[in-house]
Amino acid sequence: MRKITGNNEFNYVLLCNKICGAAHYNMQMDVVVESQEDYDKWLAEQKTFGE
Ligand SMILES: [Cu+2]
Repeated sequence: MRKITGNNEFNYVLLCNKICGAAHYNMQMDVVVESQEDYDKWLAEQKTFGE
């Protein structure tokens, strides 16, 4: 989609589809499509919870 739009910043947005609570209005996140190689690199850099 970044190629189609010509926008290198383009991300899909994931929205909550249930009115689930007080923070529902703000329940969204970016969905980023990466190559397997880039994803594996990103994953290796993540810390586990409590680390
Ligand atoms: Cu919600």
